[in-house]
Amino acid sequence: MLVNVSSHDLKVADRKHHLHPFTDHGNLGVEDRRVIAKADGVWLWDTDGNRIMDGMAGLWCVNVGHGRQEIVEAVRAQMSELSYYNTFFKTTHPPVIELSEMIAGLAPEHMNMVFYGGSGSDANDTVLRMVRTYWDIKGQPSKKTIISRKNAYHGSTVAGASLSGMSGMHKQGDLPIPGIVHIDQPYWFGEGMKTGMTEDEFGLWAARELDKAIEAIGEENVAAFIAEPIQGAGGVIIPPSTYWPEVKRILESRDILFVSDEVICGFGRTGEWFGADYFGTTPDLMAVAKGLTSGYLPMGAVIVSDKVADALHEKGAEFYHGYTYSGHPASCAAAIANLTILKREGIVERVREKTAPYFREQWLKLGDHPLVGEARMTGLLGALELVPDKNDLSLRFGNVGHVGMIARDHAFANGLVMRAVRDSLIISPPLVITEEETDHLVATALKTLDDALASVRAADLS
Ligand code: PXG
Repeated sequence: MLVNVSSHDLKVADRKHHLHPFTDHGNLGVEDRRVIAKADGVWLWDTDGNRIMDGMAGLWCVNVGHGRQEIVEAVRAQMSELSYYNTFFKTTHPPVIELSEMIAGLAPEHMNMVFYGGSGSDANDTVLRMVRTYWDIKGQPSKKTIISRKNAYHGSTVAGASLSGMSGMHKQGDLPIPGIVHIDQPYWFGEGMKTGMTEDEFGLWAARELDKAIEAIGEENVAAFIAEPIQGAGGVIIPPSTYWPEVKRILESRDILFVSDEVICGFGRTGEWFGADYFGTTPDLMAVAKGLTSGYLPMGAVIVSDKVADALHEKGAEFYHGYTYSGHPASCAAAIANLTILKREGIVERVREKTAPYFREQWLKLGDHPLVGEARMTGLLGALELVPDKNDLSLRFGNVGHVGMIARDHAFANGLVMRAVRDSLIISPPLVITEEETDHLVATALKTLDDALASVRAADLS
């Protein structure tokens, strides 16, 4: 263990030996990095002695907050009993059985089986293979195409990045792989406003893009539609209220599977257990990760409906798929302890009834700031769209992402982690955030906006 090493020396060693995800290393100077050494509740501490509020719950995942010794203890006890065994070859173990039963109890009525992996990305690799296998078993092997959405995020593996609708990612590694089609997203502030439609009309239009794509590809060739209930990494895109009911109507009229990617929305983020519960959709599969263990250990899973599970249960229909760490006992123990906390403390209900409404009320007030074109929030997922001219919301900053990054750096300097997506600031705090901590977060966000506005004016960026 690195002890008594100065903060600077840690950063130098990091620079020498550590390749970070999604990072332009040429632009990451030694002192640009922060070494996060400790966390508790909604707070982080770095090796330079700063206390920082974790407005992103780690990376949209630490739902029960940092430092829960109950989870640590559960993992320790599990690891001394059975630290590893696989779930291949007709074997299983107590924690994976207990967790599966627990998840089936929380998931919608018609979803009762769970397939495990180590992350949200590999959950979506499982999804891709499972939906195609489902249609093979059903004797409809032409149903292969998966419809996704532009600016979706479904992970970073080959399947995950292909399902994602991010052009920057597709440019690297010749993606997407064949058989994936991306339709427009229901992004009102970014794309809808300029069409001349009302928000409701735009929601219907974006939903009907799904129907148009199914027509164009041929229903006999479409395996599934995959979507996040609220796009997270794409910028907390909360669809117009007309969107999901219309998508639901279209899905009910078509014989294709629906995959709800619940990696961010799952386990309480919206104030319901799943985003599908919040929007009233009926998924055939749900990809989950993050909040499943609150990030205490890596784990992802696909929650499978009875309809798909019944097909997979057919004799001779072996699904040639799985990971060494599918259902890892230690991750199962972390997940069980995490879900136990979420249930026992009534955290999901508290988000729905208290935390989210209070947070939203404070957050939306930031919409009055001269730099903010729109403030939005559902559950504990929020965004602030930064604009050059509040009186003309059709205008955007020239160098997309630059002002967002300036604002994010100010937030960090002010002791608050927020994510910048293009020129918006994103928030996704631990679900256990208190009213007092919410007040502190919003006050710090306000100061950050003031600082960012001063920087924008000083550099004449508008
Ligand atoms: N689906 C969704 C909806 C996600 O948000 C994944 C799948 C992939 O999960 P894994 O566990 O493989 O990372 C995600 C992950 C960001 C950011 O910067 C977002 C994610 C991951 C990393 C960074 O917003 N989401």
